[in-house]
Amino acid sequence: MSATSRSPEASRDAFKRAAAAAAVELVEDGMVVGLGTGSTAAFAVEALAQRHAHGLRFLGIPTSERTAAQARAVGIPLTSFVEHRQIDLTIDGADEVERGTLNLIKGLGGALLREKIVAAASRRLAIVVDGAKLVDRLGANTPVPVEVVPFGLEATSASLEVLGASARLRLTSAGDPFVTDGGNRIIDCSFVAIADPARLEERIRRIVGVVESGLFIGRAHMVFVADPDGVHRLD
Ligand code: ABF
Repeated sequence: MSATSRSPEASRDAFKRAAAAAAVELVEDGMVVGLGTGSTAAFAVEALAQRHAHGLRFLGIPTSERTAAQARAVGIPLTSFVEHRQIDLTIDGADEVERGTLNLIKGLGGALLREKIVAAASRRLAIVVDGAKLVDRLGANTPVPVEVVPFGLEATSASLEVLGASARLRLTSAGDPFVTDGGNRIIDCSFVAIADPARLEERIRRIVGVVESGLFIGRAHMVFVADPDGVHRLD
C-alpha cells in the first residue's frame, strides 16, 4: 500500500519512518550517535536497532529517559558524556522547520534541554520530519516551548509575555504541571509571527528563570523531509 492510500495518521507515520530510515543510513561503524526524542526519532531508534542487529557497532546517547528506555528495550548500547564529550551524529525530530534557514522549533515532546545539549555536542545534527513540519516562518503553527525552573515561574512567565508571547504553563492530561527530565517546567509561548528567531532566542535566554528555549537556530546541518514525493534532504 502506498503512503498516500492509507489513513492520514498511517501516512504520516509512513513518512516519519521513511525520513528516519534515510538519516540512519548516515551512521557508520564506531560512531557515537545522539538519539532524539519523539515519534519520528523513535522510528530512527528502531531502524538503528535493526542495523545494530546486523552488525553495525555504535554507541547511543539518548536525549530523554523515554528514549533511553526505548533504546535499552531494543538492545542499543548506550554511553554518556562521562565517556564521550563529542557526538558524531545526532538524529532527532522537530516541531517546525523553517524552509531555507533550517532553523527549528523543538520541545513539544518535552525534551528540549537534553536535545539542545546533545545537539550542541554533535558534529552533525540530522533532523527527521514529515512534510507537514515545513513552514515559511517559525511560530506559524507551533508555540515556542521554554523550559523554566519551577521557582518564580509566574514571574518568568510574565517576562516572556513582555516579549510578545501568549504564555501558557504546560500541563499533563491529568491537569498537573508537566515536569521535564531535569525537574523543570515548560511554558509554551505563542508568538503571532517570529520575524527574527535568532534575536528572540537571545532575548528569551536573558530572562532570569529560563533554562533553555526550543528555538534551535543554526544547529541543524541537514533535514530529511518525507512527503508523498519521497524523502528529500535539505542542507
Ligand atoms: C522531539 O520530539 C522534539 O524536539 C519535538 O518536540 C518532538 C517531535 O515529535 P514527533 O516526531 O512525534 O512529531 O523531536
